[in-house]
Amino acid sequence: MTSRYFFAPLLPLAAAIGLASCGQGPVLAVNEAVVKLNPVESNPSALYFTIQGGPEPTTLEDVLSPSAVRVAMHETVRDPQTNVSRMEPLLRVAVPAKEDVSFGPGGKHVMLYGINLPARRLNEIDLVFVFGNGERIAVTAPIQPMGGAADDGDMGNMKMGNANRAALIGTPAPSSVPTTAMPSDAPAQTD
Ligand SMILES: [Cu+2]
Repeated sequence: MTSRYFFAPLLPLAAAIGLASCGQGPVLAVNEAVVKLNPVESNPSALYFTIQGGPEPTTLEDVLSPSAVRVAMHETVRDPQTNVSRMEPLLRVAVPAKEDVSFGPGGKHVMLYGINLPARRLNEIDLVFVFGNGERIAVTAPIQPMGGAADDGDMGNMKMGNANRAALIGTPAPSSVPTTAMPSDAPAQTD
């Protein structure tokens, strides 16, 4: 709220600078955001995206959504000794100046718990990315069906035993072969 008042007097100046420097210099941005929907409603879905670093280093502090019960930043970490992956919560993520930070399968990702029905029906979800420098970037991300073993990797080990996991997935798919799309709210196709 305070930022609005803080920035209001600067807007004409910012607009003038913006015109002068249009297309030049790095701008903090969130690109290619996509949600991979977990077919089991009670299980979390994964959000992937790429942050484009701005002129100054900052941090991603949080991701918010009015359409999810809970949002959490995670990193999938593989234990080199046992080769077992697990997810660890991330409090914040450094965003270096002028560098991309990727959130993707098997690495940093955001988990969305309890995505509501309107978002599922629309196949898109509103998100707000909160940065340490005070910037908030609103993004509407498409919701896509979870498309394969790579997507699944970030859900598999969280609060799900092997039995549940097997029930969800059916038979394990070879990791190199994408599984077909999971059933969703889309109407069933007839042949
Ligand atoms: Cu996770």
